[in-house]
Amino acid sequence: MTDASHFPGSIRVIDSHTEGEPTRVVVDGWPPLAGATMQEMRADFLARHDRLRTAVVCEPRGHDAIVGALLTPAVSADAVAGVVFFNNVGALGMCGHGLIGVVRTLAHLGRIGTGTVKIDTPVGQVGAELHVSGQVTIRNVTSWLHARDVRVDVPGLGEVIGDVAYGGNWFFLTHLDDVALDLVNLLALNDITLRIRSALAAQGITGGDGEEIDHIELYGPLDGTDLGARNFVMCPGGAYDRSPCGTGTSAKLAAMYARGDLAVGEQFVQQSVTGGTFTAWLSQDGNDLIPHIRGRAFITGDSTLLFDAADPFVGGFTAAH
Ligand code: PYC
Repeated sequence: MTDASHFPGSIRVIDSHTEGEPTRVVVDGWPPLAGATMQEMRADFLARHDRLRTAVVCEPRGHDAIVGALLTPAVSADAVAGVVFFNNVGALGMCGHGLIGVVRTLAHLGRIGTGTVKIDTPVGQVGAELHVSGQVTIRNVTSWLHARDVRVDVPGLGEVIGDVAYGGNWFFLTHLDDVALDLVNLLALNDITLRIRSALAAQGITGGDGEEIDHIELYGPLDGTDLGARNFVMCPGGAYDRSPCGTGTSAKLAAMYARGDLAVGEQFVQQSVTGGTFTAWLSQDGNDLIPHIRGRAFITGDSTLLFDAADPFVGGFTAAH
């Protein structure tokens, strides 16, 4: 049982960043999750391990931009591991930059070498290839455009038109003239994307099965390429993605394909507001579109987190909700 008064003695984490966005992989010390499927394990994670979630990724041990990745036993025979991704406000379905960090972490631990692996997630099995160069290419879950040219009335902004698409998480993808996708504009970008997200929720605009659209992606042109874009992605906990966002890039590819702007196999360059870059393309499996994302991750730490029961902040804290 994990609650405010029952923390493990210690937890070992490996920190990395993928094109600037941090991932903290929990490799040891977390109590086993109950469940026979990844969805059941994710549900158990949310039901019983919330204080440990905030203790591991939020301040004072972490910060709002960190995505956690809890390694679990694989649920399918051909996978090397399972993973539940989490952040400052809950759990994610998939996480593209996080998966690249997980693969580099498994290699750092000597658990995998170069070549391909399969990994189970709550939204399905994904694949990854660790290249000799150290780059990682992930094979994401099936992605699709759910609704095109959706209109939302955003207080302070007026009508905003965008696409709702799925890439392992739900995204609203939009381009706004006159909004520079540049870090000097960070406060405005945060404000605009948070307003859009609130307006979508207030106006009942959702993903499939009424699922919340919890990621907002602004995109604009990328200098020097026609098949590329620069983006700013607001994540569910109010932190922006420092990387180009793997699931967001997947959603964008699916939306472009549906619009006839990208063919299967064509390479697309996605650059984040920090300058980090993914190269991405689609393959097809029957009628399903499968995004592939290539990027780099670097190990930044191998640490033991400690939990002192006398510490009033032992469970971590965040202003996000
Ligand atoms: O890379 O998919 C991603 C991601 C989601 C949230 C943060 N990064």
